[in-house]
Amino acid sequence: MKLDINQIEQHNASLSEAHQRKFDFIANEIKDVEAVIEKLQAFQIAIPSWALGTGGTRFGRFNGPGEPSTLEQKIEDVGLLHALNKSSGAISLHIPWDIPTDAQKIKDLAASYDLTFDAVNSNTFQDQAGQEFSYKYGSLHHVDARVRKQAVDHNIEVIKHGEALGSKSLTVWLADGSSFPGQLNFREAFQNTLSSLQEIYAALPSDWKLFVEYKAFEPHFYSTTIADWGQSLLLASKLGDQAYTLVDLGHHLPNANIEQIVSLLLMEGKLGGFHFNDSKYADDDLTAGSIKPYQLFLIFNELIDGLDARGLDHATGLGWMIDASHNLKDPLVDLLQSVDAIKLAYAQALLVDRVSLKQAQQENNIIKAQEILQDAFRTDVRPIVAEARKRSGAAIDPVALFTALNVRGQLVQERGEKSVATGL
Ligand SMILES: [Mn+2]
Repeated sequence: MKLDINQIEQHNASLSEAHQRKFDFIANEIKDVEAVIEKLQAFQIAIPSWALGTGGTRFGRFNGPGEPSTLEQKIEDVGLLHALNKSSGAISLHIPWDIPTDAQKIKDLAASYDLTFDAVNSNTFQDQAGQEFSYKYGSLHHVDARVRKQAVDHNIEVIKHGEALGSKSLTVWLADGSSFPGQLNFREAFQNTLSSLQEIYAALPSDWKLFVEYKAFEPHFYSTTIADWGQSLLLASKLGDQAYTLVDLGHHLPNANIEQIVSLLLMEGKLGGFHFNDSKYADDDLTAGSIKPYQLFLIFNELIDGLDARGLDHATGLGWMIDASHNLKDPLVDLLQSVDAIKLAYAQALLVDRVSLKQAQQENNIIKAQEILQDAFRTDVRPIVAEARKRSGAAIDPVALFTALNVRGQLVQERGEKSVATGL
């Protein structure tokens, strides 16, 4: 299904008066609100193809109705999101779950929804039917050179699919690790990973980026071969200028200071991509901003500071993507909520008085510094984010419109109750 522009206009007209009142109130309080709105309009967050179906847990998966069962339907879903919020203008594909059979056709379909293709993602964390060697004991770090070659070849194939679609980056996340002391020689595992990544890097087109993602634990419970930002940065530095670290919010040990991590990676010019989600305990795949909105704001505060320091454009300086997969909520509603939460945190961070903050830091004025940050965080920027949506032709309240139009009900009619998304 495709949303009719009239449906969005009618929805906006019905909310217009109340919205204008709230917007005027806050706009008067903010210096250069127009610049903030322009930045919000430009800021796009890519949607991963695996977030469109209901996610599973280690114990079970409860399918939602009307899930997208083909790549075409996944593109349709992201098209719906983008029509509702004009902030989700790219899709990130996972190979081999979403192999396009006719790349040009898929590209044209995406373009009809005003979508481009973000990073492509390889998968060496599970075995596929007909695969010669198993990844049970890892992929790029494997002790057997034949397994490593199979995993390298897969990544090179993913790059080729991405090239056909117009992607410009490859994200490598490895499940490689060990669950018992003694299982693995750490140095050899790292060296094998490095030499495998070097082969992939050599196949990278010159205008592409390679994102090296890290994760503290899971699926392995004793060691992970790329477990933290230090290990990722080490690999990215050894690989070369086109290799970067990718930070996923859910991939840290509890209470890690992620804002400090992104600050230093940006300073070194090695932060390439960002995966949004939220968590209470670890990699919980929860809606962005649903548990720790202040942390999300503090991260954006450092991202803006670091991007500005390097003269990078906020919208294009890094790869922005959601990486989450829910098992309870309607995935599309969850993604609308996540994108909204990300833009709220971004808007709040744009309000930080950086000149005064710098001065407070120079004077060791901790109280003032805290006041400056919390003043921005406690500003209700919802009408500003809604205004940015409205000006881009999106809905003032995307979740309300999704519900009012019974979008899921219409998708169920088209696809059936039992359609199941490929992937997790
Ligand atoms: Mn991720």
